[in-house]
Amino acid sequence: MSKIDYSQKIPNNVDLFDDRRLQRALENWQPAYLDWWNELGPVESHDYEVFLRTAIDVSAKGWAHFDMVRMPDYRWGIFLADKEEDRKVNFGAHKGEAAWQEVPGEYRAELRRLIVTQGDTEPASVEQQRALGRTCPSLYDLRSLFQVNVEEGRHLWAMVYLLHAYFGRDGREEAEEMLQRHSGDVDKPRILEAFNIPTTDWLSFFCFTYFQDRDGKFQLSALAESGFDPLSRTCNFMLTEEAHHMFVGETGVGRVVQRSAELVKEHDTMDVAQYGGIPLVLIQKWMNFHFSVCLDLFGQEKSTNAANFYNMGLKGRFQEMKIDDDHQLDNDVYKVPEINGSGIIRTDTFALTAINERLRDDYRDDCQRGVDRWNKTLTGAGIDFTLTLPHQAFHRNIGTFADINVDLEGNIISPEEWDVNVGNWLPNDEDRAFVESLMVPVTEPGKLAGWIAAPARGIQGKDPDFEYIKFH
Ligand code: BYC
Ligand code: FE
Ligand code: FE
Repeated sequence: MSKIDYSQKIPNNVDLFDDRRLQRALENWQPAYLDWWNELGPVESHDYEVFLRTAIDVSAKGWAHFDMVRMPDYRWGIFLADKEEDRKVNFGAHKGEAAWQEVPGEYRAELRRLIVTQGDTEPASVEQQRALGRTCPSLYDLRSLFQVNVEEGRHLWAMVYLLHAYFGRDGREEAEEMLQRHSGDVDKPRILEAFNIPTTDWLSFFCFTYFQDRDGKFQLSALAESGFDPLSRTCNFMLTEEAHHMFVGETGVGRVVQRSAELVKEHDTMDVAQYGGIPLVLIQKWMNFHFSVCLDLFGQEKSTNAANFYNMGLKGRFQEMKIDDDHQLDNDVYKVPEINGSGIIRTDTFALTAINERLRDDYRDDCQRGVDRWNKTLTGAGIDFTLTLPHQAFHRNIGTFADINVDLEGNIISPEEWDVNVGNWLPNDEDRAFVESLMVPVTEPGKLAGWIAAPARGIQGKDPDFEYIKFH
């Protein structure tokens, strides 16, 4: 059942053809989506032919097709992972009941809000990254950017499908508003703050795909546990695409670290800026910024919203079914950080209200793994420098730490101390101007900007110097 019929306007594996009303609703939305792509998608890209992956199936073997495609002709489709027979609600008050194939009426508002929040981030990221094509360090990297962009567009389709198919009139209204809010717009910004900051340089892009797409992985994983089966299946397939976005981030930052390490060795100095490299201290500052901004995306440390979503069976924990407990959590506790006098301690709180914090902890562990791999490059080169994730209380805007100042190690400091040091911890104007000065476009096949190492291998068996983009 999972083969996708490409003869239709909107490729899908949800039997769209049998539901004329839904098909019409989506076909009405499609032109607005394409207008949005043309106006706020990647700049100057409309005539480029790009070596892109397109989802054509949802099976583990061969779900994707690679070909040269003009991006406005990309087939954004609707694909749900295969249905699991007899699937149950696996957690919360309804644990053990059959999974819902329709929206449970009493939870409609909450479910809609979760889907809208998720959907809103997808086009937001495309808007944030739209100008990066002008300064790509290589054709390989430009392809990576566009691959991520078209798939984030498809992720919007995934959420808009749910809104149209299951939420009637107000779902259609929400779908329209997805194209009316814009990243950074003064009047109608995107919902979550981290999606209103433009991504203006490629180190930021790699940090974004490493840290922020990884928030996507964790939020989608939590929604993939949902008792609302269509949401679960949608998110499961989105996660398949998401893996590549994080690959782009991990290898991207990794290649910058590698190039900087080469320059440190070659010139016997940490100050590689004069040789056109990005000093390791700047990579650390970029990490501090992106990691802290992403921690905010997990919400408050103690959240009754999160407890309710869990109890209702709408949003679970990361890998819920691998956790060995009763999946109801009425009597369980979880450690949550709190301000205690001049320090930060972790104290037991109800596990249900700590759902956001637990997901944030899982996220941090996952972030650390890639950082460890970057550090291996440095130790391998014999360089005495360790990249680290800042303390979770550093530079926070949501939750317990929003109103205090904290250094990288988690010590509470005065506003005066913060002001004196912030330029050493986060990218300052001079840092940003320097990194932007390195962002000169390199578009000859196989050639590379001087601040980044070559990729280990090409895409889909192609050579790294394959002509991944034809500009015409
Ligand atoms: N910004 O109870 P709390 C991705 C508000 S990324 C602004 O903790 P909750 C992607 C909150 O609305 C994944 N406001 O909130 C990546 C609430 O307001 P009310 C995106 C915030 O609901 C890269 C109040 O504070 N997916 O896919 O438990 C490229 C109380 O807070 C924020 C999702 O986010 C914030 N950061 O947690 C492309 C999944 N945090 O009710 C794509 C869906 C909190 O008091 N969303 N507030 O008026 C959710 O699960 C939840 O809404 C959140 C927030 C985790 C975001
Ligand atoms: Fe996405
Ligand atoms: Fe992504």
